[in-house]
Amino acid sequence: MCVLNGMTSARPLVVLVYPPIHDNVDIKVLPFGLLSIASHLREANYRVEIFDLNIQKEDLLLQRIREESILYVGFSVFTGPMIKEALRLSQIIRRDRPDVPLVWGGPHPTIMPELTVRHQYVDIVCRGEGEQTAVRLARALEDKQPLDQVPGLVFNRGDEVVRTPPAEPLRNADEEMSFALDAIDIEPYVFAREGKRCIIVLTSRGCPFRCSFCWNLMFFGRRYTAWSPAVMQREFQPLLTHGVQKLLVFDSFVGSVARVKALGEWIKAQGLEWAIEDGCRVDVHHSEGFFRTLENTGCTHVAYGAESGSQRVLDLIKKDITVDQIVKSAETRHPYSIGARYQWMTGVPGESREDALATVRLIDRIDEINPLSAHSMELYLPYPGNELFEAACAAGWHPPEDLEGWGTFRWERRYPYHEKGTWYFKSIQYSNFIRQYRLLVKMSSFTARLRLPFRIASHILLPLAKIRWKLRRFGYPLEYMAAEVVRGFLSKVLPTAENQE
Ligand code: B12
Ligand code: SF4
Repeated sequence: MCVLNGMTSARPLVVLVYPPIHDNVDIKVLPFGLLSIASHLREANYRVEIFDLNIQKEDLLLQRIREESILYVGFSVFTGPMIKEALRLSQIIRRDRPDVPLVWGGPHPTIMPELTVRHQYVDIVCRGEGEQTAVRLARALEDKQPLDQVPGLVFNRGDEVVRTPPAEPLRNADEEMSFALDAIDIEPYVFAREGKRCIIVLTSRGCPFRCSFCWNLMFFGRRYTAWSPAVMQREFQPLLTHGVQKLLVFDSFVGSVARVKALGEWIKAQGLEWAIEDGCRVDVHHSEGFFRTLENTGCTHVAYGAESGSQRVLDLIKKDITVDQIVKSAETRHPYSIGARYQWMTGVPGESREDALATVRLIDRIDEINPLSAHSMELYLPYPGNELFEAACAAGWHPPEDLEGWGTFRWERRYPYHEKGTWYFKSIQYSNFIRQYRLLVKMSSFTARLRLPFRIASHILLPLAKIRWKLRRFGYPLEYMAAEVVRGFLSKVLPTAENQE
């Protein structure tokens, strides 16, 4: 946390909070959303303090809130345990400072604004991109103006829930995109991988594609904003002067081949290595020219959203790619030293066991074509706000009914749309992870920093995972069921990032 410079303490203060994520990994990602909002608030002459509670202790936050004159406290929240944490903190702040409005923004409040704002510890929800809304809200609260005039809000007025029109998105990324990187201590976000000091960056927002399971469609409506190397030169200087040696690009969609080239050339000119850890598509990022550019600019690996080896499932989820294109990406890449992590998803509503086995076969085929490949796989979870979520509900799945419920949302052992049970798909996912663990360590920052209990479990279960994969026997995964019980126990006794390992 730091008080942004150059303002007198007479100016009102906005406090922005990034609650703990409670993930199974101990890599931290800069809270880019809050850093961007902070920069815009500062432009408008407000003081801002950011507390990332994945890094900092909450005592300091609570102390600042008790002692300062505060316009509002803003929480950034996505679906899952962050909600639980944000509710717990909101309750404490409401008790200590009932005069301070509690504002929630981020993916979950944007997707479910009414359900969020109806909670007693939430006063205002900010929908969508928050830069302009955060500033206009600060002005309205400071001037004691009605909130109806502030676009992008949902708030309570008595028993009524008021929804203002959507806020304008940022129009000119190159002019408007800025991050108040001096508002936080950068060092905790730098981590070592294969001897290099790495940091995760985002270089764009949104995505022009239409996959039916993805939040981007709902949040950005196929709008895609990428900023130029000039913005990175201007904004990312504090990272570059921090001894960082490698940038890990974590965009939803990394952009056209021409853009990737410009990005790579800028990174190389800074004397850095890089990798694309998310956001490639086999229909866009597949040409020889693409891989050559990556090699020439010091990029070590890329990550593709491949999702399924079944064309039927790819069509069902509107991925707009073909199995042949997935294969081609591995073939064309073969002469180059570029690794690729293929990201798969299993257990979607409508996916049969035969579809899932098609994914298993395709993974093996890609490995034969190009050994510089790794594979990560997720069990599909019905995250709200998209078409596939609606399909899951229509197939009989009951989503949580309140905000507390969404705060404990994680995978369930049985979804009604898996006719013969969910464990089959989960078993494929686990077997894949355990088999791939060593490769993923090289091509996924998050696997490299998996917490110790999970690393030990992956070693113990390796022989069984290999047998399951070879024989295609994924039913009755007793070892994974037992591991889940242990995982549940560990997450209760080791709840925070600090006390793990
Ligand atoms: C980096 C990242 C992570 C990092 C951690 C994030 C961090 N900073 O430490 C890691 C890898 C750990 C992670 C984990 C997970 N993630 Co994640 N992650 C992201 C990612 C790629 C970037 C986040 C980001 O910085 N965005 C950029 C900023 C600009 O956007 P933003 O944060 O949303 O902020 C803007 C607005 O939302 C708004 N806003 C936000 N907060 C506030 C607050 C106030 C007061 C106001 C006014 C406005 C406002 O204004 C901001 C600026 O415009 C996003 C996708 C994306 N591109 O956004 C997914 C995303 C947030 N993750 C998502 C998910 C689902 C997960 C996982 C659950 C995945 C999984 N299956 O395990 C886990 C969570 C684990 C857990 N225990 O819950 C989903 C969330 C969907 C949802 N319904 O909430 C997203 C959207 C991606 C997706 N594929 O759908 N994630
Ligand atoms: S390509 Fe990726 S980011 Fe874009 S809509 Fe599909 S899943 Fe989402």
